[in-house]
Amino acid sequence: MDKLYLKDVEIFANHGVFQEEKSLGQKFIMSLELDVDLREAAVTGDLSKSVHYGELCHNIEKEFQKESYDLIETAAEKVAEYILYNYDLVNGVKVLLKKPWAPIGRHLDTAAVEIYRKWNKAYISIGSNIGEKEDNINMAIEKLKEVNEIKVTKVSSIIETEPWGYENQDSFKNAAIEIKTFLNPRELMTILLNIEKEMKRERIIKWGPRIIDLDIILFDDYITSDDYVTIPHPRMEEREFVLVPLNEIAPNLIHPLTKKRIFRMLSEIQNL
Ligand code: PH2
Ligand code: MG
Ligand code: MG
Repeated sequence: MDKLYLKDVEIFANHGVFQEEKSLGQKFIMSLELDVDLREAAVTGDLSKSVHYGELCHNIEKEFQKESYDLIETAAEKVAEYILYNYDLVNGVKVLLKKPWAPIGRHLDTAAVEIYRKWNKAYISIGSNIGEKEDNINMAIEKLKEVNEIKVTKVSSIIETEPWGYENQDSFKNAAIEIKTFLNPRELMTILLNIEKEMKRERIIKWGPRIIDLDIILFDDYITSDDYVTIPHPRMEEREFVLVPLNEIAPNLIHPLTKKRIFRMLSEIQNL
């Protein structure tokens, strides 16, 4: 991936734990490394296909001075978020933030943090088999759209499916969506569980009736064995109700463990 750099930009600001830092301010030195595909701008000479670094520098300075944070961690995080939100061409950003005059009672070259943040692409399976099933699915999608750190980028149609796993229950409606987020999988999971809670989801029978169920199916190429968020979803391959809507929005997506595409997984269970 191509990079666009801004190296050692000096900005005066008021971040710090101590009162003197907040009132007097001090010098910060920031370096940015943006993941941007520079090919089109290079070939056409069109600046709108890249990031205007002068303008970026100006905007970053304004953003960095807008509020005072205790921690350079927070100040760096806010800069990364600002860039990802406001510059569509930027896929990822590294922020190195130095505080050369950190008041620690001795000489030091610099105190610094470095973070890397990027947009992650994730796929979520949605199901409901209680009440107004379609309305429930649409409400969950609306709630996801309201989360700042999430952008909903594709929505499948809603299909009716027979209950799987525990058969003595009403039929389901299912859908799948694609999102962009710079949350990590655990943070995303917590947001999904909170939406389920807000919508009064109750957990009584495993695989039993539910107002709403939001499951992370895939998250970039992540592979986790974490019990809180297991990615890829361990049962996705067996479930037509997951694969049919997913196949509509991402047929060529590749499972990072089996290396199979969605359309192939689907045809394998449909031909059983
Ligand atoms: N969810 C389950 C169990 N069974 N069956 C269908 N058809 N659709 C679902 O969303 C579903 C299910 C557990 O999450
Ligand atoms: Mg589920
Ligand atoms: Mg679930």
